[in-house]
Amino acid sequence: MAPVLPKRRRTGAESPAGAATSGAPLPARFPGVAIYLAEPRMGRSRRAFLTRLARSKGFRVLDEYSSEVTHVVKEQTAAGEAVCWQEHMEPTAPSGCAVSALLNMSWFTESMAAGHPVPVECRHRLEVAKPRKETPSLAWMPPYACQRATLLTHHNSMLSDALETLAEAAGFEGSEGRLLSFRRAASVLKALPGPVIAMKQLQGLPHFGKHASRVIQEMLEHGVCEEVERVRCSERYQTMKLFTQIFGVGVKTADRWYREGLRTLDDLLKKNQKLTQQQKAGLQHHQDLSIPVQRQEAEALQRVVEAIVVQTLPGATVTLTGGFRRGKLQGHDVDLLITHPQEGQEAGLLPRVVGCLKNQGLILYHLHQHNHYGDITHLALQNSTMDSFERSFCIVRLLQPPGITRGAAQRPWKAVRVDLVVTPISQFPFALLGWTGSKHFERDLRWFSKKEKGLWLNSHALFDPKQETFFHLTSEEEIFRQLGLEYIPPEQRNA
Ligand code: DCP
Ligand code: MG
Repeated sequence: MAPVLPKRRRTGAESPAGAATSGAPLPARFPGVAIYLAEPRMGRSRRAFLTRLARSKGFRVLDEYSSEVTHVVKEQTAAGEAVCWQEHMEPTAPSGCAVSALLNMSWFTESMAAGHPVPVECRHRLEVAKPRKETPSLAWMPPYACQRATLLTHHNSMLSDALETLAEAAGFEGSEGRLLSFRRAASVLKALPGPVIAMKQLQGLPHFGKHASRVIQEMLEHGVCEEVERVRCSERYQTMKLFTQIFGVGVKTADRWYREGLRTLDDLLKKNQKLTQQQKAGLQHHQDLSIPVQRQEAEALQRVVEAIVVQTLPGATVTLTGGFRRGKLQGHDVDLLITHPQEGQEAGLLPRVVGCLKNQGLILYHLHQHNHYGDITHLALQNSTMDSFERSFCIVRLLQPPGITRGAAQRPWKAVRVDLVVTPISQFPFALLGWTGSKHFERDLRWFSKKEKGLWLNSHALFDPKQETFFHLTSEEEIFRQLGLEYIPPEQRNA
């Protein structure tokens, strides 16, 4: 969208250092400086406020843009608008004089704080060039998580944890919109190249609405946010968290139990709550399952499953996906993706593998889900985000050598949640991409495909709904390339 540029005006002696916007201005203390605050992004009331503030400190602020203007101050926005401004300004520079500066809000706020115009530095300048390839500054960030690198460790955990608590709490109330907006803001914080220590660093960043900004402001000023603390201590949040962490329990069930007055795991057992087989297993092994799975345990489990898979079907492979593929050292479960280089060979493999695990006494619980991607076109046309692979949701007995962290009851084994997922090789890159996560990265990747490229992505395929065709792609790299995205390796997908 082209910016609405102000009409140029004849400049004259009566030129409005203090026109209608405020009351009688103080005489300008800095004659070499004339500021123009550019709308429309700034908004009229904010502009009026900033104008009054600057004038009260003796700055000259012009209501209209003219050749007298030395400093154009603008909210950091789309590069295109800034380019238009720059083109508009350049011809106005008197010969031999410097072109008036196109600045972001940081120059203005620093000058106000200093009580005089601070020298213009690089960081004050509005970004004009498309900064895609540049080192990200705190002031610029692409809007989709799949367009940026997010490492496991970052500089803003306190702040992102606070926003994620609010996201989680919104999810417990079924407020999908609020959940998403807090998650998006948290995810931006995780991708920043440095810690946020002042509110002005959030200027120009995507997904910081009023609420998220208020939380950050409170955290920066007081070290804690009252709303977040209140949520964390609340009976509702704690109970919903406890219940939804049980294997087989989602938000709806947890909410129903809460409304029925249940608060503890004991309540669930004592009140003879109707439970599914899965929930019973989840409760029975709850203590073990709430201890995080360590990376070495996940790798040990992968080896156990791999040995059985290869013995059952030579050439088949087992890939550790989920958080561990993103470099996490701990996780709540182990996600294993099984395939075979020859399409169709994988059929019938999973029940045999689970059978072997059972014979070895390693299965504590399992639920088999048949694949229902028989008609993949139908699946793509539904634009489904749920995947339909043949899958086994298991609780497995992980044998532990003496000396290693024991299960909750000091037994030589520990119950661990394992998902075994089988994919035909033609869908493997999509399954791998879909199962590596993080959940927010996946969500943004699908959203980006749809909104920006008009393509539907899920864990089975990439589909062009206009042409009604599938893309034949054989690696994650090819999927990113097809979507016009730079490749983001798994360890940078911790959005
Ligand atoms: N996933 C999916 N469909 C499902 C379940 C999961 O596409 N029915 C995806 C979402 C996640 C990834 O698989 O990105 C792994 O799911 P997890 O819930 O195991 O998430 P993580 O492995 O990232 O977290 P954790 O370390 O807690 O296990
Ligand atoms: Mg996982």
